[in-house]
Amino acid sequence: MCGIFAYLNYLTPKTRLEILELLVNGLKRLEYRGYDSAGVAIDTPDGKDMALVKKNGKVKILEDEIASRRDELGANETVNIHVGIAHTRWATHGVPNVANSHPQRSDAGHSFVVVHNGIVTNYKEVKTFLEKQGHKFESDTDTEIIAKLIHHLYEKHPTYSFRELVEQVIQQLEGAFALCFKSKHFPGECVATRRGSPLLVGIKTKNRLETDHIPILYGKDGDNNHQEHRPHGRGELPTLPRSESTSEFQPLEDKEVEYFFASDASAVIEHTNRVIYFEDYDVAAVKDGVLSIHRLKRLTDDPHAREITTLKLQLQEIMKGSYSYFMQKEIFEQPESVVNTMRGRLNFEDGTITLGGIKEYIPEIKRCRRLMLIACGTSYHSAVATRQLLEELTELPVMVELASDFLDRTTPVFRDDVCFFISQSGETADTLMALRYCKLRGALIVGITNTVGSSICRESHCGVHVNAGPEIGVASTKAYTSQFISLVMFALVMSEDRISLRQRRHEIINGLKQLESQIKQVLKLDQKVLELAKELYNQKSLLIMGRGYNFATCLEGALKVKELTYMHSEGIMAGELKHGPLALIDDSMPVMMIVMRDPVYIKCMNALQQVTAREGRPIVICEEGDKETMSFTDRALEVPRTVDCLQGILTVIPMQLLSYHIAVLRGCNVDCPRNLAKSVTVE
Ligand code: UD2
Ligand code: GLU
Ligand code: MG
Repeated sequence: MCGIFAYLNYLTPKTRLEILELLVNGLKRLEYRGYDSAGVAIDTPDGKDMALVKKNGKVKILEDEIASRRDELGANETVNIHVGIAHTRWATHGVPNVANSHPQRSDAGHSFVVVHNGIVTNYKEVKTFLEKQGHKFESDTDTEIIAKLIHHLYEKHPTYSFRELVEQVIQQLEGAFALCFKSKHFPGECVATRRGSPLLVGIKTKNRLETDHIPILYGKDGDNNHQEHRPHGRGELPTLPRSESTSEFQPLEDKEVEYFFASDASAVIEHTNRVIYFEDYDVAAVKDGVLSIHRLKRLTDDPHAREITTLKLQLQEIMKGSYSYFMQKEIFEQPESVVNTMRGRLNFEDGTITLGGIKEYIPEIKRCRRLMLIACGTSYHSAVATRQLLEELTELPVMVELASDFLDRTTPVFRDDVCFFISQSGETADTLMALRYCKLRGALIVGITNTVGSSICRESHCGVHVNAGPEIGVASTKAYTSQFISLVMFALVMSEDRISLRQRRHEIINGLKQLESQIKQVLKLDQKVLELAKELYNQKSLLIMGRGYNFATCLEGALKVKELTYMHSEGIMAGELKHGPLALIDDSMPVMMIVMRDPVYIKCMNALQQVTAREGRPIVICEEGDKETMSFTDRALEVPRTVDCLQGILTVIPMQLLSYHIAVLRGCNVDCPRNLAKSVTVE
């Protein structure tokens, strides 16, 4: 999920110091993506081994460590051909520490080292298999199995090329990854590949390249050798067909060449503007200075070549990709981040769900007398959003509490309570204080956090990492949808053995499966939302109304509008309209209403009619094609239908987009709203 940077110089002499600086600068360019630790691997001065430098924390700390070990690293010596790989890590498997940082290695002799972005979901099986073969593991990462597995395969197939070994390895892996390998046995060679995580290569030559594309070499036996084979703890690895690509391609006129593998172009642009963006399943190998791209299987619409793209963007623009702000980038990352939350946990084939972090506590949780969900801000809204489903599927009383208020009230807490603490950073001071308060009273403490190794994660008895990836924009977006899904998955786990709920569970799991594509569809509303923002941005206030499963979207939408645009906004429970808020309505008050065809549809329609009867002109968020609802308004945002309890994930996204666009139009600093900080570590 974070950053990869690798540098290969071929017949372009560089001192080791220059190489290290290049690697560290590459990592610095990727820093904006967020990370918790960093590391590099280069050859040792004698050329016989590798030196790994890894540090917890900022790249600066790694840089200082490298500086202090200059002599040992042979900084002043010049090398003609060399491969260095570097990484910034956002922990998903094992806490952030030096042992878990990347590069991960195959053995103490550094036969192979690898850097990895993403999550390998079947690493336990592979690990069990490798342990039986006598491999000793030194980290808690999923990544380490990749380094050990390639070593294992190398020993079994000593005639295989580096690229072939990597091809064998990735066929054993499930999950998402971008990978870069370096090996003592293949000096001057680098192999990189991806599936689900981004990766590109920048190419720098003295003269301009003769070619603007690199042909793709496909595996020899075509279409049938692409399916994945996985080891199962016992027994041997299946021997996979070897892909003998017929020819290597010499793309370069020049002999001298430099390659920069990176997660995004920001790390490359200062060196070259000629890049190739890899696709899933590409295996790119550099040998003798020649880059070749391989794929095991040819699909009917596969291209014959990868284009070399010329980047025209400035560095500043590239940092956020095609996005203007991190918040915008994070909103658009949601199709991906929701999948990461479910990855390795939800098995869509058999409808089973495993939340590894709380599995052992489920019997205890089932015996509790109530669930308490405690949080602040957006995280609190994720609790509001899922409360009804938790009540339905657990049949337990569910209390939803703002951490500060919960503490103010010195709320009674008992030993048979289960208390959930939800926080993106895992450091939110109020939430942490409430956690300690409940822990002291003997309750079971469950964390829902996005940050491995955070205080809430450490101090909780168990929990779930939402795995949304680093969130940099101060206003939370993708962490919210991932918290939401984590709580839904918890509710599903709690009801696993309830026969009467089978149909309901089935329908929810189906809904979760379709979220990725439905979110993509909702994001297509962007332009339409921008038009609405243009109508609204000069207003003083915006009311957002809804009820039932979509009430949380009103609260969260209003919070986004407040924090980003400094405009007044209020989320209103539609059922409360006639108890006061209706007095606000006239023909000039901006109102949004969320009206979904769920169990409270009729009631929402009543509210809509009450508002229009008082000359209100609400903007409606409704279900795709719902003509009846749309007849009450001239401005509607249509979102696809999903199961009622997940609808809030799809209705909140237009609100995220709207607050974003209003903020931009009002000239606000979207990523750092005034007076606010990303992680609120003070009470
Ligand atoms: C965990 C491991 C992963 C791998 C996987 C195997 C981590 C970060 N995750 O992923 O390495 O072994 O299992 O299936 O190492 N926790 C808290 N409080 C929180 C959040 C989490 O105590 O707020 C604990 C949780 O109880 C568990 C650990 O942290 O012991 C990891 O939680 P997770 O959600 O990452 O668990 P899982 O199974 O998805
Ligand atoms: N899953 C790997 C780890 O936890 C890689 C995380 C990343 O993408 O930085 O070490
Ligand atoms: Mg813990």
